[in-house]
Parts: sequence; structure tokens; C-alpha cells
Amino acid sequence: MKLYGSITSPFVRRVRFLCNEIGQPFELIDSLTDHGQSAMREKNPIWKVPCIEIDGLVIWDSHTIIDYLTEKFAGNPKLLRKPEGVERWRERNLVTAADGCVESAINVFYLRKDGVKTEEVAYLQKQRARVESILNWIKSQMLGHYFTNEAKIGLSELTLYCILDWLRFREMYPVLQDPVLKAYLEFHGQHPSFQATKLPG
Ligand SMILES: N[C@@H](CCC(=O)N[C@@H](CS)C(=O)NCC(=O)O)C(=O)O
Repeated sequence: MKLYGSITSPFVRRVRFLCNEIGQPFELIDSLTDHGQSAMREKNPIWKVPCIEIDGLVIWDSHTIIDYLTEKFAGNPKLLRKPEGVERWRERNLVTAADGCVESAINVFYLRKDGVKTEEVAYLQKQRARVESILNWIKSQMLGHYFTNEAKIGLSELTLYCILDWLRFREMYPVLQDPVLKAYLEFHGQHPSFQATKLPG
């Protein structure tokens, strides 16, 4: 399997985590290099990572990739927790919220990198406020270090860990100043597959 992506991307990290868990090896094509970026663009019209090549298929978007691997590795005990009934929809909401949070933060991050004074742009202020709103709601949904009484990582826990660690790494939100979020990062940070996919530095 080829994985187009960067080590720092919170979306790519979800896929790296799952591959590590289920034992799917991959060759990382670094999309931050010119070569990796153009190789990815040849395959993926959206120009976003993660994107994989596997079994003669090209698949993009972390959710579609995770669905594919979940189907391919059906029965593997290391797959993500599979919520059922009403919990399925609750988890989908959690994941959508966490995605919305990191997409808003990434927006601000890239514009700041391009020299935009983000604090002077009303839309970007709204993006920052959205990050805060989403994190507050997510915290209200936690049952200890998980979102359910089952102490197994599901897509919601995985997504949240990856976005919090990215927000911390890029200094886009004071995650470590929030006792609940800090405890979440410290707890799940011990997990071997989060250790194996650590952000640089
Ligand atoms: N919905 C996509 C989002 C992927 C995404 O936004 N990836 C970022 C990397 S962190 C990207 O490639 N951004 C490039 C760009 O926006 O030009 C997923 O879940 O995979």
C-alpha cells in the first residue's frame, strides 16, 4: 500500500494509527516534498491527503480509507470500536464536530502562514470561536477518557486525539492549559499506535 500524506497531518495520522494497529504496512509518499505532492496530484484531483493506493485502487479521504481498511480487515480485533444503534449516530456527530474543529483551525493556520493578520478578519475570528465552541461540546460528551463506557478506541476517540495533538503542535489552541483536554492527551498518548505516529519535536 502507498500512503500519500505528511507526518504532521491530523487526517493522515488516523490512517497511520489504524495501519499500525491492524498490521497493514505502507510506503509513505511525503506530500510535503515537491515529488510527493506532484505524485499525489497525479492520482487525486482533490489535492488533499490522505490518499492511498491499494489493490489496484486509489482512495482518498480519511473516512473512505478507514471504511475500506475496516472492510478489508473484517474480524481483526485491532479494528476501531464499532458503535451500534443510536451510538452510531452519536459517534458520527462527534467525528463531524472534531473534523469541523480542525478544518477551522487549519484555515486560520494557513492564512496566518501566508501573512494574513487573522485577528483582523471577522470570518477568521468566527473560525477561532467555532474551535472553542466545538471543543466545549466535545468535552461535555466525554465519559472519562472515552465517549462510551467501552474502554476501546473508536473513530471518535481517534479523531479527537489526532486533532488535539495537532492543535497543540501548531499552537492553534492552548490544549495543555485545559485540564480535561490535557488529561485526554496524556492518557491516550501512552497508546503504542499514538507513540508510533508521534508528531515531530
Ligand atoms: N476530509 C478530508 C480532509 C483532508 C485534508 O483537509 N487534508 C489536508 C492535510 S491536513 C490537506 O491535504 N490540505 C491541503 C489543502 O487544503 O490544500 C479527510 O478526512 O481526509
